[in-house]
Amino acid sequence: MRCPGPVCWALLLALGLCRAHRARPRHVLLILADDGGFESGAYNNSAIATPHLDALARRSLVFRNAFTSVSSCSPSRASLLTGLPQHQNGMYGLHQGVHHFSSFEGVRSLPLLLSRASVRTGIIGKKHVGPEAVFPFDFAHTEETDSVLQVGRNITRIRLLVREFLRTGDSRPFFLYVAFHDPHRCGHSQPQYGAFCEKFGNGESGMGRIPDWTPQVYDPQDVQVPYFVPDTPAARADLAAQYTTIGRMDQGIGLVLQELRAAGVLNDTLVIFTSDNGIPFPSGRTNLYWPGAAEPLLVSSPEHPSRWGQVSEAYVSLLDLTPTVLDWFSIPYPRYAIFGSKTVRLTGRSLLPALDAEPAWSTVFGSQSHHEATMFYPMRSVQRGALRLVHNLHFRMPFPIDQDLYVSPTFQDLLNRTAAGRPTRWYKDLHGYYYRERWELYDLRRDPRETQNLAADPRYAPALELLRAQLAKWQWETQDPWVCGPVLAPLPGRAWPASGTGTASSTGTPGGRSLMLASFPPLPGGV
Ligand SMILES: *[C@@H]1O[C@H](CO)[C@@H](O)[C@H](O)[C@H]1NC(C)=O
Ligand SMILES: *[C@@H]1O[C@H](CO)[C@@H](O)[C@H](O)[C@H]1NC(C)=O
Ligand SMILES: *[C@@H]1O[C@H](CO)[C@@H](O)[C@H](O)[C@H]1NC(C)=O
Ligand SMILES: *[C@@H]1O[C@H](CO)[C@@H](O)[C@H](O)[C@H]1NC(C)=O
Ligand SMILES: [Ca+2]
Repeated sequence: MRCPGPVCWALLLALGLCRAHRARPRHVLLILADDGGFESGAYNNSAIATPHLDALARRSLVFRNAFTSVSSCSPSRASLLTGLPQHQNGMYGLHQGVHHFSSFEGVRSLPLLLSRASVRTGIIGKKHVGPEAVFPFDFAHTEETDSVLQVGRNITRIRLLVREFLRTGDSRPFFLYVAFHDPHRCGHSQPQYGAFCEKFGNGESGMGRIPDWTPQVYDPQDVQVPYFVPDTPAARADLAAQYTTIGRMDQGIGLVLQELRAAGVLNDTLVIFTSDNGIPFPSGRTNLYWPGAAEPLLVSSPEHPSRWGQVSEAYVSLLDLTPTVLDWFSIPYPRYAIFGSKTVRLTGRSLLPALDAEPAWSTVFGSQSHHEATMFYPMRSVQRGALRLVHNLHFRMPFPIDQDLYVSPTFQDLLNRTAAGRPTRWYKDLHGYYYRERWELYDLRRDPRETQNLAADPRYAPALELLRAQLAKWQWETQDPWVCGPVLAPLPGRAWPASGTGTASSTGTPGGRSLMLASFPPLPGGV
């Protein structure tokens, strides 16, 4: 290369100095909880012991206002790993079995971009996205190759796999994605291990043993019941079981970090911890209310210690993680189109600047279409500061209940209590939960539980218009097909279905919903 003039030489010298300053490669460790929430010391829950997450938080910026764009496993993982919302990357619902929900072939995902830029990629745990060509990993131990219990909940096995990944002697930078299956529910798939698989590997007869795990057992009386969970013995027992599996994940996180430390790479590694969707309780997972969409998010950079242990109020999205990791590796996002000629642009941003100074970020978006293949219930949302707007596009349908929640003790108890007319000890009722208004606007400063819909309140009309416009703009930018979805013109009276019983008998989950609807009087409205 020829270099004319002193300016050029000075630039080259500066470049050389920068290189010398960072002779070792930078790495990324992304740790994901499955249906994890704020049950940790790092988020001020004092009823649970999570020493490893708490230690990580002391070396992290802790985000208080982080949100997933979609409250469902595969769509959330696909969004996180592409930086594109579900309606743009194509993973509309759970990727499994015969459902054929996959991202579009043309999507350039984070692992794809990283491997093209010579970053070694690894995944250990729950993958739950496809197709393989869009989400390739150089090193992969997932439910596609192993039992998900082993790679997602057996922390000894996870530790050994991390060691294997680090032992290759490969000098390239790496991106390692450790996707725990804890603390997901288990009653629907492996009930023999308990409601949350809290008994799996605990050493009791028939449960097997996870040598590195010291089970932490909680008394249901001692758990902190979040405001959106009924305070009942059934729900408390569920939460106690959930805490035990969070403890297993927490100990697993300690082991994973210890493997990186022992390999001498932890201090070159950006560590991110978050969860794919809200906890599996009513108003949580599958909802775009705060409990379904808000996520824990710890970002720990050895190069940015100035804000370690601080809490950020900035509004951030899991759609920001792809830009953050690309920024860390200085990899530009390519120019390309998925369909037609419209260039795909990331609407998220790198979080790295927040590690130096508190940013004024205020807005995050949400987009959900399905959870299970049968659970079509499209919603779009925008949160701007304390205001959250949810657009329920198919508000005339009952909100669908996923199988895993449906069979859970918490929900069965809620159904039983409602049917028997006993106090539910819940902050909502099932009728309101199933039948939602088209637009829901909440002001979380005054109403942190999102119980008063302000969409029809004239004092909030300007805010509603602004948020609707922002949401529509984002939908256009992200090529959302639903932006043109016809919604029935409003009819006089309340926007309820004509008859609850008739609507419910033809849909989804057996038993409970039609039982519930039958027990309510016919609805007004005359639609
Ligand atoms: C935990 O509580 C402390 C003291 O009230 C507060 O300063 C901190 O921001 C809280 N942390 C989170 C993550 O909310
Ligand atoms: C967990 O993994 C370790 C190492 O592979 C194995 O020895 C142990 O039996 C596993 N535990 C269970 C409960 O499967
Ligand atoms: C860790 O990395 C940072 C920034 O790269 C550096 O300042 C610090 O000295 C390193 N610490 C250790 C223990 O190597
Ligand atoms: C709900 O009621 C059914 C039928 O009476 C009963 O079998 C079941 O155990 C109850 N479930 C809970 C969680 O209370
Ligand atoms: Ca999940």
